[in-house]
Amino acid sequence: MADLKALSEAIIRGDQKTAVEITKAAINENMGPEKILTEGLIAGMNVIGARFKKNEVYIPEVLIAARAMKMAMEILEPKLVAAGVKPVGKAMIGTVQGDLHDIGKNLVAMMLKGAGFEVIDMGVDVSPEKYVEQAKATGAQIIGMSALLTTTMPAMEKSIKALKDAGVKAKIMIGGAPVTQAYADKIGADGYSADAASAVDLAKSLI
Ligand code: B1M
Repeated sequence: MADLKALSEAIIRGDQKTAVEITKAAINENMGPEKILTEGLIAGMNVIGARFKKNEVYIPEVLIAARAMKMAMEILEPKLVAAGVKPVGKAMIGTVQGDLHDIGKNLVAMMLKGAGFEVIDMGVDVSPEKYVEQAKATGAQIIGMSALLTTTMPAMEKSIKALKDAGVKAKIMIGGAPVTQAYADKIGADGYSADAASAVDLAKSLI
């Protein structure tokens, strides 16, 4: 029988080949896709998230684990859709207008996916208008904004104002190296997190 503990360990090690093999084997054995997702893939990413938070692993390990998860998810996703498994929640995330840094934003997106969220990645240089348009089009419950430059932090405030003016009710979370909780409070964001693992906890607490 496909071993889901070995699957989560493969995700933790970032071992793509094994992760894909066990996922395929589990599907062939008609194991429920939700079980494969939660007890195998998400369980592994949760361990990575916790270790990242404690500085026991660093960005490269997280990226490698996320890549293994992505490969396994490509195989599992059609089964999840067919089984009607609902994501934990829907989140959209982008780097704000004028800012092209996307490594941290991508990490947050990967960790959210790893935690079972459906994630719409809006890319970089996202204008306030684009946030509003996408929020309305997708009905996301969480809107994530990332900024790495002190000069682009005000674009967060503008985007939040535009979303509120447009009547968007989604919860807004922000992050990025120069961003702080005090800044989040000042501009009316619903939450701030300092790293990708805490971003997952925050997103879960907001919905
Ligand atoms: Co840029 N850059 N850069 N850069 N760059 C910084 C940010 C800088 C601090 C370097 C420095 O001067 N010491 C500085 C900003 C100074 C400031 O504003 N205070 C800077 C500058 C000035 C610039 C340019 C203006 C340089 C120039 O052209 N003169 C230019 C701006 C371009 C633009 O955006 N318009 C520029 C360009 C670039 C590159 C294109 C070369 C490249 C980006 C490549 C890319 O992202 N694809 C780059 C890089 C790589 C950096 C550094 C070296 C690394 C940033 C990074 O990826 N960190 C950076 C210096 C540094 O930080 N040491 C620097 C790793 C990443 C995982 O961390 O993004 O903080 P981070 O994400 C974390 C958390 O912050 C959090 O979770 C992540 C994981 O734990 N987080 C969130 C992030 N987003 C979140 C969202 C959330 C929650 C948590 O909720 C939604």
